[in-house]
Amino acid sequence: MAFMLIPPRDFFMGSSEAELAEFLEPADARNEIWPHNVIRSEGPRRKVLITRPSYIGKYEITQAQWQAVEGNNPAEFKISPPHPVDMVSWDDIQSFLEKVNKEPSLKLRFPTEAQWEYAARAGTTTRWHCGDTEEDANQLHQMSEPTNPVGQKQANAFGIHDMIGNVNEWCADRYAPDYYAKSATNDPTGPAKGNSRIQRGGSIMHHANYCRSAFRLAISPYLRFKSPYLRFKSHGLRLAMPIDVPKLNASNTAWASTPTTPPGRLVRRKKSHHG
Ligand SMILES: [Ca+2]
Repeated sequence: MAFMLIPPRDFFMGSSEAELAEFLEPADARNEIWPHNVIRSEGPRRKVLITRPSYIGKYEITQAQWQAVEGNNPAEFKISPPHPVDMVSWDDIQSFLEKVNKEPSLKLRFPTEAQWEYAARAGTTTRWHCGDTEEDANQLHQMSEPTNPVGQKQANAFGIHDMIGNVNEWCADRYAPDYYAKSATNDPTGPAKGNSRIQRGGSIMHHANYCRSAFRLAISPYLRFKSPYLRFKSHGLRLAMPIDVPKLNASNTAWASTPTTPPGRLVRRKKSHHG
């Protein structure tokens, strides 16, 4: 497994009012209740502080890695070992973590939703880390089956691949629609109660609008009836590993809050034709 070292810092988590309005309006025009509720839960946008560095998977967990740990490959898209594993439930991943963490040097776990969004944004405030338009997003994402081998699309500024699309990535947090209005600023870990768990990043099943850095999906892993959402062909994972160092605190957050210039959109200049 390859990991990228992610530094601690504060960032703006969630969607701005403008982004919410932009994506709520078409959903409301079509009278779509589901998108309305999940998009609304992307706000209010707020400042969150990640107080410790951590490692985040450079790639989604692959079928080869799942096979090596669990001895099976549950994926719908059994195409090649470097394809992301899919058809894994939140509970299946608990079993995977239990086995892989028997190695004493490992402390792998789900990323929290805040860790995930911070890693996905990689310093950007745009809708996708590569820009603000659907055209930008579609350079890194396609809404069609099957999945792609991990790492084929361009990485973000943290060197992480496939945060946009490919497979959805389970996070540690539970879901509550009003959580952002009440959440802690430092290292939020989601609401204490709730049947659903969060997935992030969208997938090959989703339009680019549902692969934005702020977009959240709430999936119940505890449905006891036979549900396509318990395991599904777009449900995968990426793992994180904490680093046990002192937290950022009041005396050193000035460093964390040093302003940065978000990479933002790449501006393509036309070739100049002199002479
Ligand atoms: Ca993904």
